[in-house]
Amino acid sequence: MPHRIAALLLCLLPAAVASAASSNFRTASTLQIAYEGAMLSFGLADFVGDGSKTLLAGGFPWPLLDQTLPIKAIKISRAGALSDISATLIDGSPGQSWGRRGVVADFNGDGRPDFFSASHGYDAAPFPGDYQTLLLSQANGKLKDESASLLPHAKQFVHSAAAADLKRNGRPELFVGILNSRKIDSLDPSYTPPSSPQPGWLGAYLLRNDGSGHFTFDNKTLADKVTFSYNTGVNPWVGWDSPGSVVSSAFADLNGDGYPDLILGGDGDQNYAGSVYFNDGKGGFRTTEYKLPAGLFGAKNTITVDVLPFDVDGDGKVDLVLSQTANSPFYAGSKLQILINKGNGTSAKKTTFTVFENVNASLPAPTDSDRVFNYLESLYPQFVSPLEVNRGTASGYYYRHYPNNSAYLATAKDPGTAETMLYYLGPASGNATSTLGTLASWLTKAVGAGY
Ligand SMILES: [Ca+2]
Ligand SMILES: [Ca+2]
Ligand SMILES: [Ca+2]
Repeated sequence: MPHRIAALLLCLLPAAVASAASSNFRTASTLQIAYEGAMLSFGLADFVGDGSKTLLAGGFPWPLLDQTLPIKAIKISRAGALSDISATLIDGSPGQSWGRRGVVADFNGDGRPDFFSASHGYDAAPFPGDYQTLLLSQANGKLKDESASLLPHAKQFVHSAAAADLKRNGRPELFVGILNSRKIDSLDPSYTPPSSPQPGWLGAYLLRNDGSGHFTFDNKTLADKVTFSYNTGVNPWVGWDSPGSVVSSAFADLNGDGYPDLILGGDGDQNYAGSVYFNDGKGGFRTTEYKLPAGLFGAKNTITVDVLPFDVDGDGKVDLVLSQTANSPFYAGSKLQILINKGNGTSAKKTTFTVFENVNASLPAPTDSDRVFNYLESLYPQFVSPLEVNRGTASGYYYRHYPNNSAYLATAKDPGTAETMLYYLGPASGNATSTLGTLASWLTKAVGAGY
């Protein structure tokens, strides 16, 4: 009986493979445009206003050159057709030499999306910096290049940006993250961070929005170390052990008070993966720094290149996914650090006590059985859907139970041959235990597929 059921299951599986390969994705259209570089600074929204999506993108030239590339606008119709609408959508000819982070929000309050692109400029000596780009929607349906109105209008080494409605007044505002404060020639001294003794130096700042897309420079409502990346209290200056130098940034409400909080990803000379500054309820961030755990490449060796706030475990509290690489060897390797938010908001004294638990460190290495289970889940989600899983060990079986499919995968030693075998139990085997083969043979396939 088990042999017959196994044969049935194996007949079903190739059909499933064929189905997955042929019907899940198709190429809808292709578009070739002239662009000698890499696109990095993305913004996806209905910029045209017809229900389609348009991808705005900045980028950088490759091979590396100190020259600008235009912001491109690629429309993706509902049918999947692609078209380059840069010339008709964008009023002006904005370009950047290293567009790195795109941000979409309705900055001018007309109900249509606008676009901000952060750029740090040519990434080699003398690191000249770059202007930031702002495209605002107009009554004529175009996006107008309003970059010259951004304050300060100076070339800056900006690695990240984030936007959110910080005061909950319907006016999205911007955080502009600068990696390594630096002196900018002829910068108006009014932009000097409060903590810096050196006029002309500039660190991260906020751009406050009057509701019409006109921004006011503000570095007074950020913590001093965020507005200036060096501790000038010692000679020579030293970088802070947490941002400080800001490589990545994001806004999300981490403590559930409704106000977006500021999340900063740190640089490779810092002891922590980054920091959180909780919104003071007025859109300001001169609040107590909450340091995240050390990054996965270790203290003083982790660069957190991107931050994705996301409720990983579905408990309603926003968690953090941090994309990281090494400082030494420089940019070698990549890891995702998942930080689960264990907080429960604010105490009666309004003291934030959100705590992030590093789940990467607590995850055991996958067993051979886990690797095979993961592989089968990816191949046959219709039989073993990974969305809802219980796992454990019982009666010598190491198993996963899939309630959505009323099915089990399990491994156990065959007492006759002492070989570890892979078993399935569920509707596809008539709800009888079915032997799928040896774990070793499946492990070869799983490893070959990257599991
Ligand atoms: Ca707008
Ligand atoms: Ca908050
Ligand atoms: Ca969560």
